[in-house]
Amino acid sequence: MSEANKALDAIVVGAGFAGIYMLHRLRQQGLNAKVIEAGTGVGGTWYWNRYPGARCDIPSMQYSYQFSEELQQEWEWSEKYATQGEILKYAEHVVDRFGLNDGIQFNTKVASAKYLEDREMWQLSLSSGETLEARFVVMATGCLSKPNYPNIKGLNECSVPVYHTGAWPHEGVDFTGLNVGVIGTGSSAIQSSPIIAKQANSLTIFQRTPNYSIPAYNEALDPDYVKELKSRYKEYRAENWQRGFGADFDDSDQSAFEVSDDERRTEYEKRWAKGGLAFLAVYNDLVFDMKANDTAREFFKEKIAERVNDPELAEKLVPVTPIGCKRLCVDSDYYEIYNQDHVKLVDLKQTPITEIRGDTVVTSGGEYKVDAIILATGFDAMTGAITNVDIQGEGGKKLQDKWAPGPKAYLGLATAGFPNLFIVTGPGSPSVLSNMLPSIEQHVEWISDCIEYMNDNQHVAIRVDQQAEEDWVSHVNEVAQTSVYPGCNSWYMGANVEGKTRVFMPYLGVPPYVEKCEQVVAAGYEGFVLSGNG
Ligand code: FAD
Ligand code: N01
Repeated sequence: MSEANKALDAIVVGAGFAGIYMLHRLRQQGLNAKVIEAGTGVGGTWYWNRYPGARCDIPSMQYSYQFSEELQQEWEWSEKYATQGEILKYAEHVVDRFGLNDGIQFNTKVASAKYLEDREMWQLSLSSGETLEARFVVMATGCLSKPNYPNIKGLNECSVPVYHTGAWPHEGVDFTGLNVGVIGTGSSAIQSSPIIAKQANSLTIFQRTPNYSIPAYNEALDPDYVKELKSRYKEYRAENWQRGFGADFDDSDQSAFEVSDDERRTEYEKRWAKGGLAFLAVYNDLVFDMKANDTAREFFKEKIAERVNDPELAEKLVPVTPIGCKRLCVDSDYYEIYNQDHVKLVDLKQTPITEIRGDTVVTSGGEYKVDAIILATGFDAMTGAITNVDIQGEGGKKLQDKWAPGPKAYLGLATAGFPNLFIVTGPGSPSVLSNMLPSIEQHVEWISDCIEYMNDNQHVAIRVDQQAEEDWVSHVNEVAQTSVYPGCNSWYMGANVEGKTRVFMPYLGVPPYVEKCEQVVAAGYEGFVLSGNG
């Protein structure tokens, strides 16, 4: 081990938005921190997901950092929903602007992390063969970063190229004239299919479960709008942080049943015409009351029927699950592609895939010869990238074993038995049920403040109290049970990954969560045990 590495205060795993900002904060505190990143560049999600049509679904003016007023004033987004390429440039700009590049080791995976109890240090093994030691470890490994590869017979041996949307080739893929098969109908498929349909000779979409999607109505940003918003950017951000999803969804404080059927219908039309995720906040009970949800479901059903010419096909595209219990998709002309002769839908509920044989996707109802397969099959969400690292805590206990029956983490920030190990947007925090950039900032700031507090007070280690963790996990589940979220086989529940325990993982509600985090600190890190001189 080199001299420089011996003295590390903290190792941050991952150089997405979370890891980048974590490094900046730790350096501001004068700490010796290092980021280890598997990719060859920064940006995380926006580095890996280079499929055609990849964009954010929270408007860029909100899906961006706010920790630096100068940064948020000087950066100019070109579109309402920025492209993957523009968001990646932004991440790279932030790294350059704050001089962070020399703190990141690229092309290196953290394979394992072991807590050395006698020295109260973490020892990490890297794919490069190096071993690093640090007092703190921050898992900034991302909620949606470990691609989920389906277990389909013959997939690994098939004779055509296979691309996962979450690990897309950097050089891009030209589908011109090809017969393309897309497996999956989540956001990644819904964003990419309309663009691929323009190039391909034929596009066959294999749908296991239909999803709700609302138009994005993406557009170039109006400079006057940007100027006006930037004149009150700080206040605007602060207001949004008080809202349920931590984003400006024009949240209503009315129930769907406080208005007449006609008024509700008018309001749905208005929200539809605006497009985007804000539809979910149209009434305050839409994601809490099944009856309210049903009114929106009926509306979506009609909208799908308006967009798809063939009524039988439209019927297959209508979900039976509550709106919102899987992440609402935001599209640009998704349903319309089914009106083109060369685009086909294969309903896997009726005719499941049995195997991929050479260049043919075989279902129980037919065979589909393709030149390329796109796996838009999502991620082992929230826990996958964390348990992918062999993490061994106190008493030799492995995190993989601890979390096998479902992840347990206090506030989604840390987990009992693993001292001085923090998680950014871990299970039990709003994370994926919020605008993730501000949620990442809130976690990074909480963690760096905690480390600063420990250093100021000569604390050596911070441990999660087991009971506090149990109570928090129960609370996360109780809140979830009041909503429609646990009502379908979503990745929020871990249901998309074979063998993964089904537990609702994120916390619903930004404001109460932030309040709880602040209370914990005000009460001297309640629910944690600080050891050392203190
Ligand atoms: P990531 O960006 O996932 O970065 C984690 C990094 O950790 C990766 O670079 C990975 O290579 C690295 N890593 C993981 N394990 C290891 C290891 N063992 N060793 C070394 N490195 C490792 N959220 C929103 O709020 N709004 C949106 O509009 C939005 N759009 C999205 C679009 C797509 C296509 C996807 C997939 C997600 C989207 N999200 C969105 C969620 C998005 O993941 C977060 O907003 C955010 O980018 C996450 O940042 P992060 O740094 O926490 O994680
Ligand atoms: O993944 P998903 P995604 N055989 O899990 C299907 C963010 N994001 O990459 O529902 C056949 O949503 C699976 O079917 P089912 C956003 O948070 C945002 O699209 O499990 N099909 C499903 O249809 C999003 O929610 C944007 O039955 C299989 C699909 O694959 C999250 O990332 C864009 C299968 C996977 O959908 C994940 O989105 C992209 C199998 N064996 C991503 N296994 C924006 O718009 C899985 N499927 C900002």
